[in-house]
Amino acid sequence: MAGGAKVDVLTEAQARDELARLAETLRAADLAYHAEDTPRISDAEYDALKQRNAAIEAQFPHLKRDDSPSDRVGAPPAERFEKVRHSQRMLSLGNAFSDAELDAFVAGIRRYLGLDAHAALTFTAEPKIDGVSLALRYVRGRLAQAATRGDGETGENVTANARMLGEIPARLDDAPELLEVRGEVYMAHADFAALNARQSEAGDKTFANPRNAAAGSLRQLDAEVTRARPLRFLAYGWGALSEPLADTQMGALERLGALGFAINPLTRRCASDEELHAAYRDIEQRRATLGYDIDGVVYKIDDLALQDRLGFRSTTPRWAIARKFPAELAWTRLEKIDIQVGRTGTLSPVARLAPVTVGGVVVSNATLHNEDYIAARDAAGNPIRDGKDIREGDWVEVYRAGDVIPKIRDVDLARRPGGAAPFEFPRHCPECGAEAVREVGDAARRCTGGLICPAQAVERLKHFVSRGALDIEGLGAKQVEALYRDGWIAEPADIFTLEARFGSGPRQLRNREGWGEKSAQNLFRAIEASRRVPLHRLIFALGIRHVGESAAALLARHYGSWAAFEGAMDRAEIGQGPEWDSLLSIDGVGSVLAEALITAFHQPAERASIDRLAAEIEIEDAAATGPADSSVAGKTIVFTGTLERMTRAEAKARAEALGARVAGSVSAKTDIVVAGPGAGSKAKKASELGVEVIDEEAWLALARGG
Ligand code: 9MJ
Repeated sequence: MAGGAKVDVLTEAQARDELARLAETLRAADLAYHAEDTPRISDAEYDALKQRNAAIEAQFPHLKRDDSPSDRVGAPPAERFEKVRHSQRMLSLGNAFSDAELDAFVAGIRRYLGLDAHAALTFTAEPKIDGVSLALRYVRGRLAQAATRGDGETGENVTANARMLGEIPARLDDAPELLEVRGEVYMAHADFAALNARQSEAGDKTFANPRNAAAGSLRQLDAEVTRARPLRFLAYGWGALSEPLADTQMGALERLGALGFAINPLTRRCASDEELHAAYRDIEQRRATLGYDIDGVVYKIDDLALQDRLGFRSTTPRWAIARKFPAELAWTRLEKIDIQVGRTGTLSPVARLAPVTVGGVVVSNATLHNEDYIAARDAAGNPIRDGKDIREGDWVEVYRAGDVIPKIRDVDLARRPGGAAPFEFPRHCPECGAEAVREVGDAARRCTGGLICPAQAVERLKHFVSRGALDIEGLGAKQVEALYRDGWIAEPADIFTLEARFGSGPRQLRNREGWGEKSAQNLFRAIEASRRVPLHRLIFALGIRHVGESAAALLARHYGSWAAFEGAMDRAEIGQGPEWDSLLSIDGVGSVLAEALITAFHQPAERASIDRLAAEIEIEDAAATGPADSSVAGKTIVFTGTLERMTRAEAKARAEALGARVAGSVSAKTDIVVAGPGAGSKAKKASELGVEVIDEEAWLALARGG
C-alpha cells in the first residue's frame, strides 16, 4: 500500500486523490493507536505511509492539504483532552506553615474524634512531591484510564500519555478487581536539565521549572512527545477500590509497592508529636540531595478507620495536611504601582517588578492587597497598623509560597531613592472614572460604576467562564477580553447567543485573528455543552461578592433548584423575614453573605442580566449528596445539647454525608432535632412546632442504618 507508483510519474489528479486517502488512513491509524489503544497497522507500515505522503507533498507542494499528516508530529489523538469525572473527588491538601499550625491540626483531629489532648495518634510522614497529580484506574489488573486532577471533580483523560511512563505499570498481578491508584507525576532535576538543554538546542521552548516541564510533558496531545519525556511517577494514595488494600495508610502504600508502583522510600510512621516534628526536620535536611523538587511534608492519619471517620471538608481531607517549607525570597526593584479593578469593583494595587527569579519562577508582578497595605499613614496623618509604606522605586523583598501569587514581605528603606513620594491611592476608578468609595470597616476601595464599568464587566465574564464556574473550553481570559473589547459579548447571556450572531454572515468568529474554522466550531460546541449547568456552578459563576465555591454549594443544596433559589431571593428582605431566616439557617452562611446576595438580586440592572442568562441555559437541580435511600436524605436536622458518642462536628459531617442538611436553628422546616443532655430552648421550640425530637442513641441508629 505504501509503495504505489513512483511519485514523479503521478498526475496531479492522482496525487490529489492519494493525498486524500493517505490523510484518511493515517488519521484512522492515529485514532486506533491512541484513542482506542488497538493499533491497526504496524509501526513500520505507518512510517512508510508517512514518508510516501511527504514525498508526494514535496513533488506537488500546492496540493498539500490543510489537514496534512506531515503537520502532525506523531499522532494527536484528539483536538483536546476528553473530560472525565472522578468517581471519588480528588482533593488537595490543607497547609500548615509552622510547627504551631501542625500542632493545631493534630489538636483539631483529637477534638473532632473526641479524644483527650494527649491521646496517642499515629501518622505517616512523606515528602510532598511538587509535580502533577494523576489518577490511574485499573480494572481487573489492566490500566483502563488515567486522569489529571483538574478541578478535583473532573479531570482530563490522559490515558494514552500515561501509558508512555515507564513507572506506570500497564498490568498488575493480584490487584483488586477495581483499583484507582493516585500519585504524582514529576521530573527529576537531572532529567529536567537535560530536557531543557535538548529543547534549547532544537530551538524549542524551555520550561521554567521541573513541575511545569512535568505538566507540559504529560498534557501533550501527541502521546509520542510524552514518550520522549523523562517522566516519573510516585504513588501516594488511592480512590475507588473494590476491596480495601490494608488497614493502615502505611500498609496500603506497601501493598501498592508490592503491586509494582514506586512509593517514596522516605515515608515513615510517626507515633508522637515529637516524631512529627522530627520527620519534618529530617526531610527538610535531605531536600537538597533528593534530586527532585518537594515543597513540604505530607502527614496522614495511619489508621484507615480513623481516616474514614474524619472524612473531608469541602476541598480537603480532615485526616491529612501538608507542612510546607518556608517560602522562597528575593529582592528586586518595584518599578510601578498599577491599580486593577476586580469583578466586584475592588481597586487592587499591583506591584510591577523588575523580573526576578523566586523559587524557580520568574516573577514580575506581586499583589499589594489594598490601600492600607502600601500606605504608612491615613488621610488624617495617623500611622496605619501593618501599613508597609511601599513606594514606586523601592527595593522590595518578594516571596512565593506554593502556588500562591507572589507577595511583598519587606521594604529596604535605606535604599529608597531620594524623590520617592508616598503612593496616592486613586479616589476614582481608573477604568470608568466613577467614584471609588470605601465603606467604614472595609479594607477595599470600590468602584461604584457597577456593570457600567468595563473592568468589572470583563472581570465578571472571566470569572463566569473560569474553572469552578462554567469552565468553557477554548474561552479563557484572553479570548473574553478580546470579544468584550470588540463588543461581541458584554454579559454572560451573550456567550450563548454568540453562534447565532457570529457563527456565519459577514462578521464571523472564524475570521477573527487567533481563530479558525476548527477553533470556532470547537468553541460553539463547548458553549452548547455548557448550556446545561449544575445549580451550584451557576450560583458561583454569577460572581456575587462573598459567594465562593463552597458557599455556592451550600446554597444549591439548601434551595435545591433555581426556581426555589431565585424565588427566595425575590422575596427576601435584608435583616428580617422568613427568607432572611432561611438563608441564615444554612450553616456556613452569615449575614454579610446573605446581604450581598439579596442586594445583587434586587439591583435592577444586575437582575435583568441574570434573567437574560437564565433564559439561555438549562439549570440542573442540586443532586442530593448522600445516598438517596438513606433514611435522613433530604431532611433538615438540628443538633442541640451535648452529644456523648461523637462530637458535634463529626455528627454534622456524618449527617451531610447521608444527604441531610444540618441547620443551626429550629424552624418549621426542621425535620429532626437530635437533643443531647442539656438541650434547652431549641428542643422546646421543636416540640412547640411539632418537630420530631430524638436522642443520641436514636440518631446513631439512623446514622448507621443510613
Ligand atoms: C504529594 N504531592 O507528594 C498527597 N502528595 O494526599 C502526597 N500528595 C495527597 N500525598 C491526598 N504524598 C491528597 C494529596
